[in-house]
Amino acid sequence: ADEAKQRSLLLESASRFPLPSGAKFSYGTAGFRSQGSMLASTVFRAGILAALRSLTTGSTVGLMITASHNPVADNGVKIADPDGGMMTQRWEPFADALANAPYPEHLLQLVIQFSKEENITIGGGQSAQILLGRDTRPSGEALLEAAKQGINAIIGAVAIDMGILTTPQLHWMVRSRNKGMKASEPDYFTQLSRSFKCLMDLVPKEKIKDRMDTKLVVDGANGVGGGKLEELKKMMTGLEIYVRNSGKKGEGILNERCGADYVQKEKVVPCGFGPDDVGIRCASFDGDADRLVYFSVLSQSSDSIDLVDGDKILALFAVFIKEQLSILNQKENELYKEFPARLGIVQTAYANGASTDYLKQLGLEVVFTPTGVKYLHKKALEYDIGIYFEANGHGTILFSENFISRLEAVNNELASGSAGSEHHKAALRLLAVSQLINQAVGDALSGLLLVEAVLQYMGWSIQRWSELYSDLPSRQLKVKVADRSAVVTANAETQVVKPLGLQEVIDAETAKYNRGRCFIRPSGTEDIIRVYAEASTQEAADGLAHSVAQHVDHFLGFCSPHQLA
Ligand code: G16
Repeated sequence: ADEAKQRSLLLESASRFPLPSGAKFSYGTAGFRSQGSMLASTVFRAGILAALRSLTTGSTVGLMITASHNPVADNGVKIADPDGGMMTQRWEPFADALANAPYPEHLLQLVIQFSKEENITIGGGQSAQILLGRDTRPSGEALLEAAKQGINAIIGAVAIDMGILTTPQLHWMVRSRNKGMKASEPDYFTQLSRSFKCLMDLVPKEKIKDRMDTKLVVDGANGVGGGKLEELKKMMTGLEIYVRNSGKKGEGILNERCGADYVQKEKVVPCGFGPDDVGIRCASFDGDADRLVYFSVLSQSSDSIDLVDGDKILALFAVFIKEQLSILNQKENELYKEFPARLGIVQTAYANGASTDYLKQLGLEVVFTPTGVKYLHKKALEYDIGIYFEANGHGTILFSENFISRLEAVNNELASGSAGSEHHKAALRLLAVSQLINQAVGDALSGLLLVEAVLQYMGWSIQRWSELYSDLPSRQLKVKVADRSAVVTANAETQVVKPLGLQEVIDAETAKYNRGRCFIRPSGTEDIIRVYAEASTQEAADGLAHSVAQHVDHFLGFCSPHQLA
């Protein structure tokens, strides 16, 4: 009877969310993305997907409605797995099939078949729990309703609406809840503010005298992050934070001429900032606050900035973590015991070549993955401490459970024998970092607090930080093509495998430039091909990017001979 009830429930509710004609959805770099008005059926189906994911894991999962850095009319949906990370890639083909099922009957068949394959029992008394979050996009409210209906179409599944959140907050809540820890928004703010205070209290006394400016101005991209930072700010001391582009009425449009994506790609002053900000430490979030970059306004007469991107945030964190590990391993420490730790750095092909050189010079192990947090995160989990960042500002630091237990053991031992020693403080700092920085996903709010604490520890201004190394000039372009899936890449997206012949052309162009490097890849969040180029001068990087973009257009553009053939 339950089976019959389940079938009719799915058929009946699916009929309320017909697939828009001609649409094709794919679970890309970070879930499904499209125009908000096109997404009701996709989000409804993502609700079903999340319910099945929760049923099969026996844990809470998350469903986030956001299109992050994309324009305000866009929206999207992604699923967070029980550990708070991105949904397992093994389920992506099913997600795609479900999203594109033409009629309710197809959808039902897919659910039945997949449940069989995965041994998922629906309606057998098992329960499923899905936390829902959305950003501030106007289409979010209706889409949230579609997600609820998708969840309610699976017997035993319950949706819990967590309201308007940053993407990383939702991921954090899923992870915390499954670990049996406190998982509300106030708990999130408390954990961040406490661990930040702990790090600030551990700033060496001698460094406090040359403490840099505590003033920080943050561009909230007119998204969800600015308001959340305002709330968090109330629980903190030690920083003077001003939020602009906070999304309040009249302040501007989400991600338009502001936000981390704009600042990082265009390398110009975002709206709301200007001549009065010259030299001041500024930071930018993206629309759902999972990306963070810093910048300083260079002059009163132009809109140029000194960009401190995800690569430099990574470098700052790497220097700090490495220093704490070496303090822990100093032979002269009381209670000295060797404290081996595998520290790994994960980057993508977008990482500025100068950043990779710098990290390698520090003696660090650097590995590369394709673009997308889901790939970087997985790789970083292989280390005791894995630091991953994309140049666009998306990243975090992961601590293995084994490493945390070892740190706690050292901490307990030192707390009795040599409390207050340098050795002990280093252990405490690492523990505080593991509490502060989001262990589920890249998080602009927690990343910002860690940057600020580390700058205070180092006594560095943003200028000093930026001088860690000089970025090689780079340029990113977008090319509209007839079918972006025609581009297939390999070797962490550094080589084009298809269409045949294109890589040879890119190689030939690149060889013309000193320190030239260039790659192309299909975006997983926009309907375009991305071109990245770097070289020894800006003019050269621009030249390389433009000539490769022309080749891409020639191979794949709407009127290309290849398309016409
Ligand atoms: C998402 C992913 C990021 C990725 C970015 C751009 O960011 O989470 O890992 O770098 O898309 O992806 P693509 O170049 O494939 O369009 P966000 O901030 O939009 O969620």
